[in-house]
Amino acid sequence: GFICVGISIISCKNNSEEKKLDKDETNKRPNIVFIMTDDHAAQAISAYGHPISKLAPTPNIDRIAKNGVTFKNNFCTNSICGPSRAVILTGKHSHLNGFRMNGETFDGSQPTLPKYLKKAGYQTALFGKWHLHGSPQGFDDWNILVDQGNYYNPDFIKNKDTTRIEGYATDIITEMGLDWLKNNRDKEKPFMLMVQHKAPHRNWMPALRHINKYDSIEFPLPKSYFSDHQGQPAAQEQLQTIYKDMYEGHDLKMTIAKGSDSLRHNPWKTDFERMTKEQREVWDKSYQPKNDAFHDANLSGKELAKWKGQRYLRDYLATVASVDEGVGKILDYLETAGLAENTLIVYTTDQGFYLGEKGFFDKRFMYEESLAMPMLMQLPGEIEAGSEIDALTQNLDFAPTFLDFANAEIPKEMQGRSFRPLLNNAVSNKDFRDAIYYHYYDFPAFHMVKRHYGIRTHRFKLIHFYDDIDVWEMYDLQEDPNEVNNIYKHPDYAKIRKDLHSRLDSLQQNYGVTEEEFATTPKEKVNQAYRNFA
Ligand code: SGN
Ligand code: CA
Repeated sequence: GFICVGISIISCKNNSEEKKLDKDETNKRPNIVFIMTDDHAAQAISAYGHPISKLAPTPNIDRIAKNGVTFKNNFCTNSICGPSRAVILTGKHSHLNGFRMNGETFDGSQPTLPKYLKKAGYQTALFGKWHLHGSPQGFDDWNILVDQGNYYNPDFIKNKDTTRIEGYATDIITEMGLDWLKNNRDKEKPFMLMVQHKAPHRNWMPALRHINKYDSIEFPLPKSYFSDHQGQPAAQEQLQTIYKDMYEGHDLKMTIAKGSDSLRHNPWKTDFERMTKEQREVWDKSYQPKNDAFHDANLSGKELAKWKGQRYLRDYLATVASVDEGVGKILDYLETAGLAENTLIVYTTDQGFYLGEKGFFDKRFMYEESLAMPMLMQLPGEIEAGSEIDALTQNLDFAPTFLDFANAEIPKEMQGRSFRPLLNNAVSNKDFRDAIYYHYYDFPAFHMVKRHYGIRTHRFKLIHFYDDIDVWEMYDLQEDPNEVNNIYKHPDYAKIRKDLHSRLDSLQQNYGVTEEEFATTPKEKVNQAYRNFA
């Protein structure tokens, strides 16, 4: 095969061993390697071309874009971890798959992508972050992080046993995926392997080898870093502003005084105490001088806020560096083993994320940064190398897409649509879908982002914040890509507003959203939550 050029004879030998199905048979049922991170902003993937990512490139993730397709308008339906994962597994909106908020438990008995693939003769495996509580169903092999997982020496659950594995989460999860590919799968069957990282989720602890990686780089903080959220009352009441809400100890790794290694409030010590003595020494050796320099600088006000933004971005992007290396290792293996030719390789994340836009970290809002979900796929012969798709696509479409590529039947009750016709030009970007539906529920909760739902078309967005507030927002994304001007009441847009309202109504009707979905929280409970999280 073409991949043997320049590669050792040993790997070419492995290559011929792996190919047992005859070529026509395999081509009809490509393997699927689905790599999903947690909270990876498109702004931090160089294939998406954002200025931040140019200073912290992701060359390996970009290989998938070069060999395949970049989805430029891919969005989640509900910007939060568990719910996004539930949508991916079921191909149904949150109100139908039943997992609306992180605290809920996924009903694992319902039909899911891995179960359908198994029926179609696939072998299925999952390693890393699960976060749907309960054991994964529909997987032949799995090994999952406990809950959110830890960066250092994380605990994993396999069957009913919990084991602490020494090392760095991203590397461990990559190795689990590779080990399964090399040693544990049934080489007679097509497979779907899901490699699901914790990184770059909070509290952004880089691997020891990357701990100083971006120290000398000044990342551009967005223009909106000090936004006061005019016309956006829900944004005014969130608790996810970098310089107000990040824990100085746990998140920003700031110390109480020069020379001290004690972390500031809130230290949330467990993540650091899990480290071995050796790990901790390397860690402290890196952070101590940086923290001492910070104390010498004696910053306050906006300068302090900017310093926090830099520390956040440096740590966040350094955790991405290990993800990128891991992706490279998996791609290398698939290439040298001769599997890349017939494997749909996917890179995505559970939702978008803020890297200081609007002053924010975290996600949840229907604004662009957290609504957008990076999505890259490659499959030689089916997907044109270096192509881009502008259609309005969603995580809702992933399950139908993968089943379609597997030449399995797409169940009628799935609400998404396969990307395949977009990739072979059977459907144009414009005709794929004219609007997407979004609905966020997790309130009152961490970060206090109020419940809202809305519609986004190619050009406009209409949002209704409805829990402990009643506010409509509307944006013209062409004129105002940063969503600064809420034009909901602007007379020039009256006709468009009316049209968006009626399209939103029909989306809700078509997707089966009932009155129950608009429940609100008693005021006392909301007030209590604001007190708890403040
Ligand atoms: C944790 C984080 C939050 C984050 C949620 C949800 N805090 O609670 O910042 O929004 O997870 O994230 S932490 O200090 O405990 O890390 S999600 O990706 O699982 O949805
Ligand atoms: Ca997440």
